[in-house]
Amino acid sequence: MSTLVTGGAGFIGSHLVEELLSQGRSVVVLDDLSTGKVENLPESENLTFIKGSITDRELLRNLFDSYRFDTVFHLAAVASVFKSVEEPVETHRVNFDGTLYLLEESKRTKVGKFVFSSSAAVYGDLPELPKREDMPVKPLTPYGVDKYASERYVVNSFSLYGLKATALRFFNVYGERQDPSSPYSGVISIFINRTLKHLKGEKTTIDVYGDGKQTRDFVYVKDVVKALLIAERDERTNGEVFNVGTGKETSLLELIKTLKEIAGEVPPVRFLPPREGDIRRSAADVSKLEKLGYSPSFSLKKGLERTFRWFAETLS
Ligand code: NAD
Ligand code: UD2
Repeated sequence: MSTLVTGGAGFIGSHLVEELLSQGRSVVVLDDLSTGKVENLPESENLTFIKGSITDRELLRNLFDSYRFDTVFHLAAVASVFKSVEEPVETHRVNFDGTLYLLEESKRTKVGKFVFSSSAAVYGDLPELPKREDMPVKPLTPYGVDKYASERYVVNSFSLYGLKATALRFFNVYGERQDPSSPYSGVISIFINRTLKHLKGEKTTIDVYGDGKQTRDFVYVKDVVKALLIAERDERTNGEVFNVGTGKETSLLELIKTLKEIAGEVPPVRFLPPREGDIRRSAADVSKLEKLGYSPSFSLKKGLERTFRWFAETLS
């Protein structure tokens, strides 16, 4: 039996692969390397890497015929909201059609469990906080709409076809290997990157869009991996959607303060006009997943320390 991780060469996927391998499991990664990197993956004889797209139906058919997958963790996506706005057709092919193709193959070959990575983006800018899974949704971008539609197909696969399937709505994930190179990269990776440049003597700034009082629920990637494994194992997750965050709301100003405590100093902070469409506050209610044993282990300080250390070692 093998486990399939789509998008396994990406940021979150590579942490999941690392954990699965450490448990002695056989892992197949399917990734087209559009944003992922082979270097993100550990060397292991239990790991098979296949370069290809989840939109290639023939490849999927052969793959699912060649292996018997106990679980499919589906993380492959065009993860950039910005790109989804610029290129909605191509994004939809990957983020929606690709999910449906994987569901079809999982159903056909009787995969034991299907775990899908959805996003807090499904909630949009509705004001009520913290977000509970049964609250209304209002996805505002092609990315959010495709995540929501995929999510419904995933959970309905359980009631319609008996495919054990779960969707997880990740909030703002951060950690080692997150790519800081685009202006739309996760804010933590950008701020750490700028801080390290500053410490090396480069002239740079931390750019805050708006007043810095906007909040996010920042969740460390290893806690996300824990949630993925609970979703895989616990039968009570079948046909259900779960938030994955910490339940804590942190403003950007608090984030910068914590980063300063860790790094010693940060570059000068420059306040720029708010980003169009930026959500003011975000926080997850994680009690539904907590009832199944999930408990985030990493405070922002602890997760940030580890992330900072990794970036410092890698970028030096
Ligand atoms: P990432 O870009 O690092 O990972 C996505 C991976 O999918 C990459 O390795 C990429 O090469 C691969 N991929 C893209 N298109 C593909 C295709 N057509 N076929 C095969 N592989 C393809 O992003 P990430 O942050 O690790 O995101 C992983 C998942 O989590 C995504 O589904 C994303 O939407 C979701 N998510 C992430 C966050 C976050 O905060 N990072 C928040 C909510 C949801
Ligand atoms: C997150 C997701 C996005 C989508 C969205 C849904 C990431 C990286 N992005 O966007 O994919 O799911 O949620 O709501 O997880 N900021 C700065 N300076 C910077 C960069 C960012 O001030 O250099 C601000 C930004 O304007 C925002 C906050 O930091 O207010 C967080 O930005 P982000 O891009 O990390 O994440 P978010 O929540 O906008």
